[in-house]
Amino acid sequence: MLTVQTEKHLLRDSKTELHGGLLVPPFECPARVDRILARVKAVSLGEVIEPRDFGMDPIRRIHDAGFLDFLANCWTEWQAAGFKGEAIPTAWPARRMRETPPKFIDGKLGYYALAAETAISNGTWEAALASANVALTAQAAIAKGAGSAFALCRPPGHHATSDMYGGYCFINNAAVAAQAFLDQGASRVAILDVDFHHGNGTQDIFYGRDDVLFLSLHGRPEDAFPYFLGYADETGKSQGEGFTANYPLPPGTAYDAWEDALKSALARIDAYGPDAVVISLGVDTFKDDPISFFKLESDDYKRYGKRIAGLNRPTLFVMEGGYAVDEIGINAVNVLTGFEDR
Ligand code: Q9C
Ligand code: ZN
Repeated sequence: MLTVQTEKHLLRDSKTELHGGLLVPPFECPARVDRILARVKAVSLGEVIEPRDFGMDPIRRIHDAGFLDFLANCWTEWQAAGFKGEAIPTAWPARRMRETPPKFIDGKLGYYALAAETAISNGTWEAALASANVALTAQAAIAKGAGSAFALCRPPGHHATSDMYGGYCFINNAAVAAQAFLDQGASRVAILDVDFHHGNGTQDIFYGRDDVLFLSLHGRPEDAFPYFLGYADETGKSQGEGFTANYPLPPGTAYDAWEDALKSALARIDAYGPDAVVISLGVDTFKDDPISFFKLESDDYKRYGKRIAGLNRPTLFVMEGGYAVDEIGINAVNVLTGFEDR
């Protein structure tokens, strides 16, 4: 399987994450990609190529222009305001307040953020753009006939909505890639999100549409980030009714129960008959993940990779989360070798 990757992910090098009332080194760190890439090479997964630059058009198909402007200029404006640390929001348009974008960067941060853990710093925008190009390059390989490809994206994307960042995500790489398939002639795309966290951004982007089937297996919102979306009764709206499926699961969920949900999701995808499948691949379902509560073991990733292959559809794997850095390479690549049945 082809892997797409770039060193530009190193430009996403924020030093702080607001966690437990402290500013700690971010869980979403550069070493994650180093470990996955090392494993891709160790198992000889296949060729590793650099992304091409697709420009802003495919990103504008998903994201709001004001939001993209904000991301591009945030760090400059934050510095110009004289703030000493990284850019973190402190105030939001909460219930019954006005949803008008402020002019001052401190206010704009709250307007465009869905959470406060994700600090913006020098290079964040450039890395986010490079990550989207990684997804688009892998998508292009599949459009040209490859049966599968691995977009080793960093930063991740599935929490980003058309106009909000957060949960370590800025541009929704999986959504941009799915839209690219459609714009190139596909009729239907399925996005299966197996990251521990609900793919709120992807769900929101496609909620009213029937040309993208979105399915997510995740820690139930009562107990897990992003807390305010991902319930089982969210099934889509208007034309999109019936084209979203959520499988919220409780703390302690191990592989057997997780696989039951996966089987239901795969059956839904099979019935939909998509031209392409996008997997939002997070391996924060691992038993030793520091911020999650599922109990998958390293061999389980192979097992479910093989099940995904059973769909027998062109499949684009887009890297999302996974914070047990020592095992992230084995776990992520196990999905891919399991898919290849080796
Ligand atoms: N401070 C992805 O897996 N909550 N994002 C952090 C620890 C946010 C995860 C809790 C988790 C975001 C792509
Ligand atoms: Zn996650």
